[in-house]
Amino acid sequence: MTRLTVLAGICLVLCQVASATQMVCYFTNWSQYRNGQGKYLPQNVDPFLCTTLTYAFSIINYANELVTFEWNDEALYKSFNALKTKNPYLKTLLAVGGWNFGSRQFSIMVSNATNRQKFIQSSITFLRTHGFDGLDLDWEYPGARGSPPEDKQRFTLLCRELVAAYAAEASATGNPQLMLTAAVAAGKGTIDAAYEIAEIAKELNFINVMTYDFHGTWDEFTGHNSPLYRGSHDEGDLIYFNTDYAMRYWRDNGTPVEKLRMGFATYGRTFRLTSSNSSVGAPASGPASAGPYTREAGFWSYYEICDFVNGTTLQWIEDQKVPYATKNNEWVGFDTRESYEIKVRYLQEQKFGGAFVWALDLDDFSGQFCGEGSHPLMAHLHKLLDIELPPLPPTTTPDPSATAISQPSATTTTTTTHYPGSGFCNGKPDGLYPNPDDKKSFYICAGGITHVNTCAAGTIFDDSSKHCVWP
Ligand SMILES: *[C@@H]1O[C@H](CO)[C@@H](O)[C@H](O)[C@H]1NC(C)=O
Ligand SMILES: *[C@@H]1O[C@H](CO)[C@@H](O)[C@H](O)[C@H]1NC(C)=O
Ligand SMILES: CC(=O)N[C@H]1CO[C@H](CO)[C@@H](O)[C@@H]1O
Repeated sequence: MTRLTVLAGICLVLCQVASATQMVCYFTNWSQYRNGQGKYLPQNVDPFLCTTLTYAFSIINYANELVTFEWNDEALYKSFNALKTKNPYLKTLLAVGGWNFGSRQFSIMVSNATNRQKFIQSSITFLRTHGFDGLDLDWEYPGARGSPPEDKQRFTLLCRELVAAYAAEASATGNPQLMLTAAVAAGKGTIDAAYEIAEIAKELNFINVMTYDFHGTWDEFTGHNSPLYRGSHDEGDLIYFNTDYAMRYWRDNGTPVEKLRMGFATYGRTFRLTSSNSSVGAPASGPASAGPYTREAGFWSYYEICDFVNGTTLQWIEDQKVPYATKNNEWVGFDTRESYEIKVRYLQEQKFGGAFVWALDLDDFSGQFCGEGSHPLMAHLHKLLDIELPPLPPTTTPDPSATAISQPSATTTTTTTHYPGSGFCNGKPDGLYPNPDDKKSFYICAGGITHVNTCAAGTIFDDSSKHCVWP
């Protein structure tokens, strides 16, 4: 308990600074069923890769309670949340819903105050029992896909009541308040049907805009999964189907930029060409063959794409700033470290609060497929996002009444330059330091007090990135 309090205190000092840019990463409960090299478990998660990890998905049962989905979710939650003992700055969220879960049970749950309270109270017990820091609402979508139009207002009500209940629980127990976040649509039509943007933006700690799945096998012509900009040939409603439009739409309709998280995909969407034309917008019919690991037609993980593109030339969509590749009538639009670089530059120019990634298990996490090291896309994203991080400044003693859910602020008070304490951290500014005697551990200095932390197995502390990395 004391240890946890100390770590929470350090987090108040450092996390606020370190989280000027956030990187939220989704873990999926079904990646455990993949074959061989594709199998992915919480043990595979590098606890230093992301600032927040979100477990997808839990569901809502017929009694309107938040519950597990997989037979072994509880065991997975345990190893997932145990990652926080390795990285004290890490936050974990539990996502509820998802595309396959759909709208029906959400609609029933929000339909009256009794059902909502049942859900809300069950979520508090459930999140606390399993050690999550908050809830991520992944309702796809309120007021759409069979959900009635009034669900748009009811979703706002749900957010409001959740935050009120989480605040009440926090003040009653003294625990840091549970966070509330959401993954939301990026297509203008769905956004208009589903959200009272400015209202929910007041309640949510941050909003993940799902800026991918803009084009896929459901279209009759090739198009990119996650273009940054509008294509020069886009007309009609297609002009809305890009990352730039979606992010600006969420901002311009009342979401503070620091609450916006831009979506980065570690997968691509595939097509089967019906002519010799293989450009963007070429006629297509159905998906390419399913990937040997992900086994879902129309969808390839980045590591499966690496195999496909070996021996082909990448094509660059100049107006949309993303690549595609084509071979034997198969076509895939995906992201690379190059497209991530351009997207991060955009994100930083727009001052959005961070990125989120769908998903951990779709990157070449083991590094065995692409020859680009482990987690090539996400490690690169991490590095790019850190570029703008200020050096850890000296800070005043944290205000114990401040809660861990307060949004990271870009400006940090740097009034005191007095570092008390003894041992390694005596006289040192707050921050992370390499241990000169052991590469596998590092020092955390907070208020002059020395804490030692050990890196995840196989990793060593890297002073320039202030993270444990693979050697
Ligand atoms: C291929 O399709 C695109 C999009 O419809 C079109 O602009 C282009 O002219 C076509 N190219 C050829 C060689 O037919
Ligand atoms: C590309 O293919 C060649 C020949 O099959 C193989 O030797 C090489 O290892 C592959 N490269 C990658 C990065 O997979
Ligand atoms: C194996 C599998 O697909 N697992 C499930 C993970 O959780 C979601 C809840 O949205 C289910 O729909 C998936 O089927």
